[in-house]
Amino acid sequence: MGLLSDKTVVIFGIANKRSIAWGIAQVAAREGARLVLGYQNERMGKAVEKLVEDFPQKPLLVECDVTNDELIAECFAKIKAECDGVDGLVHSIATAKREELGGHFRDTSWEGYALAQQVSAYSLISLSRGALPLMQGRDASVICMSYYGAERVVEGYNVMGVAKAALEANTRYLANDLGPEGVRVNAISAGPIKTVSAMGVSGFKDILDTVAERAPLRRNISQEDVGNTALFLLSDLGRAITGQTIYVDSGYSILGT
Ligand code: 1JT
Repeated sequence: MGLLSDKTVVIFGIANKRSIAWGIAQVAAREGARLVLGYQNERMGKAVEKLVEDFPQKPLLVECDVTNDELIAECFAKIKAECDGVDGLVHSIATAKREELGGHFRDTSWEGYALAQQVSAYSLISLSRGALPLMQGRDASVICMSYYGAERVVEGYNVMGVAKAALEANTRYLANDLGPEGVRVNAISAGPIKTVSAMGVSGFKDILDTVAERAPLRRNISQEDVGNTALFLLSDLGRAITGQTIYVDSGYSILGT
């Protein structure tokens, strides 16, 4: 018996095999969850289809542009037709203009700021609202992904740091709002991970090296490390935890200078 057997988990944010959301999906599948995977567009849908090719239990794939409330409603209507409820919702979505991850924070444009907030932070609210009718009264769990730059200044993280700060605050406000409905909401603050989008950011490699050198555990973390913490939060083992940001970072965030 897996820790998620008899649970339906909806995951947003798989783009390729390096995605954090893919690490979470693999762990959830291993633990017996019925998976629903949301993808951004037709191209991503094809990629996700390929990734799950050899899963013994076929996940339900649903297209969803998370910036559009109507499409979110359509997406959960499709899920409702196939599943009797949702026990877990995973938000692993973020975007920022490449030129604003680096350089001066003061050069952040309103357009870039709004985009980062809409896709990376607000969408946690709209997806939780969309999923709520399916999650009510099931001891459901919502999780999202953050990073240390939400809490402290990490040079170059800039507009994304402010979006992650909003995401962590959204986590607390949603936890308070959805708690009476039996829904928990938590964030995982992951150490830097080699993903396709992160590797494209200049200076990212140095951040990986610094963690491996200085973090208490002297190593970087993997998608599977995040997946295992996500598993704990999604499962009944996390039943009394809500509104928290849990660090999965080899201990890096406890360091002073
Ligand atoms: C996005 C990207 C969100 C990279 C991210 C992210 N959250 C953490 N990272 C890694 C990272 C960390 C630092 C950094 C740059 C990237 C890229 C695509 C958009 C969403 O500093 C410049 C510290």
